[in-house]
Amino acid sequence: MMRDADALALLLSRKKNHSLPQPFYNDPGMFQLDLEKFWYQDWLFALPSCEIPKTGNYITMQVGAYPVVVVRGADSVIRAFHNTCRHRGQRICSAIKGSAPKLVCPYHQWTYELDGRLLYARDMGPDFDAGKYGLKPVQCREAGGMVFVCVSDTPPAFDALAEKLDAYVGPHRLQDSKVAFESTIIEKANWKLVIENNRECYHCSGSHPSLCRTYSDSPTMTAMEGPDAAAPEIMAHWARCEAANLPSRFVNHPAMQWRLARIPLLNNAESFTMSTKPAVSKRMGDVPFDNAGSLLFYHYPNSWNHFLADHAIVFRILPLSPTETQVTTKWLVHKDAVEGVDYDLQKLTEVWLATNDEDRQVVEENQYGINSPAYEPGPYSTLQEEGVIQFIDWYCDTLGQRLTGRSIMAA
Ligand code: 3BY
Ligand code: FES
Ligand code: FE
Repeated sequence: MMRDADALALLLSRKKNHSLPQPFYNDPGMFQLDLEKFWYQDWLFALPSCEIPKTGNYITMQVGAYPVVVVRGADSVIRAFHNTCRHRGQRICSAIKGSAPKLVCPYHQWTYELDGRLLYARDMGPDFDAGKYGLKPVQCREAGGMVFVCVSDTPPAFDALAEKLDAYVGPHRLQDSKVAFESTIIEKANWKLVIENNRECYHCSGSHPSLCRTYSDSPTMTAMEGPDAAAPEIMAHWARCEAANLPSRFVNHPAMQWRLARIPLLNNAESFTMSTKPAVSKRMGDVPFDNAGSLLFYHYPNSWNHFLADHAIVFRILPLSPTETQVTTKWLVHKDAVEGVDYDLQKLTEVWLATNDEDRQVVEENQYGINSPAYEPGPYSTLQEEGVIQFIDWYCDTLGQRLTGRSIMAA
């Protein structure tokens, strides 16, 4: 257990533009606080909606202590529920994904409609009121073909993000795509180290030989300052893409909890492939040319994404313990693209499978070093790690707000 007062003292002790004090990265009490103040309060990316195209298709995910099931109903609406039976609490769906006409609890077969209503409970007597025992809903929203859930009954605002996702991701028509491949790995590192690592490319030249063929490690790609302030090649890319009806300029949440922007790839590369050419011959949605670069979208605390002309890669992280994080990556292609004809799975996935493994190694080593009693917070590069500084400031300001009910900007 970490008392709120202790957490606040630790937060106030942190040095601006420095990595966090050790307990933020490995203390069980701090991890529990992260669950309560972030993971149980914020919208979390769950899955691309195309992954559950038909009635009864579902996926499950574990949000801290909460098992959640996300399922498509007979009315086509995607809903999320607490995956715990209203009889004696059994987890109802245990598979990572599946399909079922009804949600049937495996213990005593209480049977729920796909909209959560309890339909059938054997031998519960004449006074039993099934209407009182529907599955508990989890907040669920879809935008731009991406599904988000929030286990709080009073979720933060979602509409502003939804509007931007529809506009920016909409042209890639995720709804008309399919998951060509997915990978789930466990990185032995605190979830914040996974995000920190993602927010900078200071490490890219040393770690990512295959990604660096197509992805520029210039810090202007990971940290941008506004809709009209960017490097000239990015501004030129925005102008060309926006003229072709692809919204591209930087948009962000006021506190930087999320950001969208379309960036050019290196040397006019068309995809994240070893050849720099498209991995998929059928383009996604309405994207009008191959060299549309990558639409970047991150959303704290659990997602970053790349939307290219020929495919999209969505990333979801979930915290498993103070020093373990599950990272799930899904490669999306046009739903009519045929493996072996329109794309080769190895060419499609090799760069990011390698990149993920390289990132796993660096964050695991980062965790090792931070666990040392000799660790002390070190300075971020304001030239290279502005994105990390933004993430850590968002984290600290949000935690402070949620602990005290007011702003506690660090000095
Ligand atoms: O996937 C990403 O968005 C980040 C950006 C820089 C490092 N990493 C590749
Ligand atoms: Fe689900 Fe008994 S616990 S039917
Ligand atoms: Fe990396």
